[in-house]
Amino acid sequence: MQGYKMPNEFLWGGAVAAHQLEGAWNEDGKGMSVADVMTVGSAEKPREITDGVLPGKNYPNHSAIDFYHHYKEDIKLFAEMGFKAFRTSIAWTRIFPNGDELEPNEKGLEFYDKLFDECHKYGIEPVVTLSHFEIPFHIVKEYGGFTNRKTIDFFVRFAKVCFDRYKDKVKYWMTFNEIDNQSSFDNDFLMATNSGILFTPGMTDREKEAAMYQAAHYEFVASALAVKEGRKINPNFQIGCMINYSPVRPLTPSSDDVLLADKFEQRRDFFSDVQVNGEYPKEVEAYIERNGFRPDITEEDKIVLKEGTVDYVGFSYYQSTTVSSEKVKPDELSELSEAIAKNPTLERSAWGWEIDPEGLRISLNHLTDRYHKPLFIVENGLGAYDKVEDDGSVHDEYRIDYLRSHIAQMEKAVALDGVDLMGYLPWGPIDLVSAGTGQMDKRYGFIYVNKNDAGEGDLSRSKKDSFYWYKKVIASNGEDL
Ligand code: BGP
Repeated sequence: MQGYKMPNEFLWGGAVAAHQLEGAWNEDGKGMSVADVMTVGSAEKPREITDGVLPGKNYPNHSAIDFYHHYKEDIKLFAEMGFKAFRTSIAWTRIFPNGDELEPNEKGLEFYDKLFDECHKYGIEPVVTLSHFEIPFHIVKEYGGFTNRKTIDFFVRFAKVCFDRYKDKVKYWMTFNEIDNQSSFDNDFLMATNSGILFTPGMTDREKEAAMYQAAHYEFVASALAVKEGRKINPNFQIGCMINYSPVRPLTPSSDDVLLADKFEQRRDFFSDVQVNGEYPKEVEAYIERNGFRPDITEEDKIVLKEGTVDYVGFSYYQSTTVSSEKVKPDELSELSEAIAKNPTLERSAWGWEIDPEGLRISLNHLTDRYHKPLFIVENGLGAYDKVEDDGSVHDEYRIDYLRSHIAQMEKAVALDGVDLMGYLPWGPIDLVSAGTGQMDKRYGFIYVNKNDAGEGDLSRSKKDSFYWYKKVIASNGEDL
């Protein structure tokens, strides 16, 4: 398929998160993160967050794909595909094992020195997320995660150490991965992984929502302070926010559905609104007030938010969202999940994720209009079961189809709609542990890793058909799809 050529400096590559591929969960002084107490789930059964590491449970992130010891081999394969950029996160617990120490763990810092050097050896630009679902478990247990103002200081200390150490090796940063996931405050798993909050049994949804607005506010302040510190350390840094963007469609043209879609979007866009504009949007401010949530927001915080706005908007795109006012009217919207309806026009992945390539073009246009900032697609992809043939090959046409159709829409947004896009980093260029289910067999990679849900396999890496396809896409700068 013929695509449009992207600008010369366009960053083609891939994206991962430390806890989903590194393994080595307790090596070289690393502490326990929230990801280390997440068990295996499936498409039907949610992952559990256990109280510490318990015997007899399967914790897939502990060994993952052992990238910690395979990174040289893996980066070499990324280089072979022609990657210009590689997004990963720094595991907070490698640097501050408990999160509240004053001095960092040198061994942890050394690992990322080696990793970033390896990237640069091949001309690959590292793109780094500071917090990607791996908050130290000690902070979760002892401080209540981001419901506690003290956690701001812990995060900022961690951010400063990373900025300082890697100031000449990393230019592109993001503070919190998918910070807007918290809008699903009724989802205990997402709240634990995103904000480090463990809800106590019996808490009402209202209490959960109040806790979410508090935690989100402290994360905004932590992010803004980090941005300010980063700029002092290296004025050339590009520091972005990162949201899980999903354009919202009304199920029908009724006014209720359309207004509900608007409200839904405002409640989610709130997170990037604050990080880009440095202030709370009117709708959410009114909503918080009307519900009497009263988060602790000081005058000083408001100044910090204004001073620490981001340089670009990073986002993941997997699917669009369709809403219906059948169960919930626009003015009653609080739990977002209540509004979600199935879109009858879209096909779904094996995990029920709706496939909507045009939604990506819509997202790029929407975010451009709303923020007037450069955008960066830092996740996109299809989780699928792969079949390995007798000769070791994997014919993943379905993955190629998904990516091709999404890239085609992305290219239209750049070439026809004037969107300023920094790059495209599809999720999981190498198979890794799924964040949502803990499965290995929910695969996104161009590179197959021989390990299954039961943890069996020799971890050998091999190229899928999509590997050769993506290599061609990058070599032609997007023209040959
Ligand atoms: C995003 C996360 C990633 C990643 C991806 C795919 O929400 O930022 O960490 O895992 O989704 O989700 P899953 O792994 O559940 O398929």
